[in-house]
Amino acid sequence: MKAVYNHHHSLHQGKSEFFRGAQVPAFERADRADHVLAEWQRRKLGEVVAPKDHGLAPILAVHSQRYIDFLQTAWLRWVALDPGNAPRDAFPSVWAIRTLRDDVLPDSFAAQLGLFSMDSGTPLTAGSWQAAKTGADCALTAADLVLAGARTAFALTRPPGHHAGADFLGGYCFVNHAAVAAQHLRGKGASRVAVLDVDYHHGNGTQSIFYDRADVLYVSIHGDPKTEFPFYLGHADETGAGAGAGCNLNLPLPAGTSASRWFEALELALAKVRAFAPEVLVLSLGVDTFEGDPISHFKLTSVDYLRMSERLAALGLPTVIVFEGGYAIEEIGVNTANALMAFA
Ligand code: Q9C
Ligand code: ZN
Repeated sequence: MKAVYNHHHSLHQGKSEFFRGAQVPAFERADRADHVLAEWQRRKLGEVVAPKDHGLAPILAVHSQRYIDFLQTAWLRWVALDPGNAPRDAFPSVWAIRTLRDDVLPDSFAAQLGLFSMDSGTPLTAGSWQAAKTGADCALTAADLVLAGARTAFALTRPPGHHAGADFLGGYCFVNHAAVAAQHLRGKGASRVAVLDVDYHHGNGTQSIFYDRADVLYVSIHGDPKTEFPFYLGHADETGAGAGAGCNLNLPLPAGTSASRWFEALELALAKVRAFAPEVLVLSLGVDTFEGDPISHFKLTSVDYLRMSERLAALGLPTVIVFEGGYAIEEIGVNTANALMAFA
């Protein structure tokens, strides 16, 4: 299997995030990708290739023009507000919730950052756009490899993507790489694409992008949003809308869920994917389901990822794997490589 590695990932290095009223060191760190790459090479899982520049069109196929315009210029505008901002990451301080209008674009940078954000946990830095844009190129290049006949390709990128919606960032995500890849696969002739998301957190961005569509299935196993981020989406009664009715499956599990219960949910997820009969699978692979993850609460062990890999590979589908979350830095290489093992 080839890994398409984001050589620009370290341009995004958030210093902190807000947690319970405090600014704490960012969990989504650059060394996450370094550890995965090191383990990939140690196990000789395959060639590491560079992403090909696909331009903006495939990103604009799932994200709004005004959001991408904002992301591209956000850092310069943040520093233009006050040169003293340069050493500090940008965070929103106001949000366009429910009864407020989201169809006006205020001139204020602070107002725009709030309009295009869902949380205060996602530091926007000088290199966030370049890192996320290159991440999309990694996912697109991996999709091209699969379209050209590869059984599997792995987009090794950060920051992650599955919380980013058509017009907002959040949950450490800016550009939804899995959604960009799924839409690209559709555009290149795959008539049905399934996205299976095994990150601890519900991929609210991916779900919302494809919610009313019958051509892209979204299936996710995740911490119950009644207590876990992203809270406001990911519940079991969200099954798709309009033409997409029945093309969304959420399998929320309570915080504290054991591996055996997680694997029962995986069988339901796999059955849904099989019944959809997709031509290609996009796998949002987060390893924050690990028992040692500092911000998540499932109980998978490192060897469980080997079994996960076997069950996923048994689908027998061409698969584009996109790296998402996982914050137990010491084990992230082993856990991710284990999850890839049956594909390699
Ligand atoms: N201090 C992904 O795994 N904040 N995103 C949690 C912890 C949001 C995680 C608060 C976590 C988002 C891609
Ligand atoms: Zn996650």
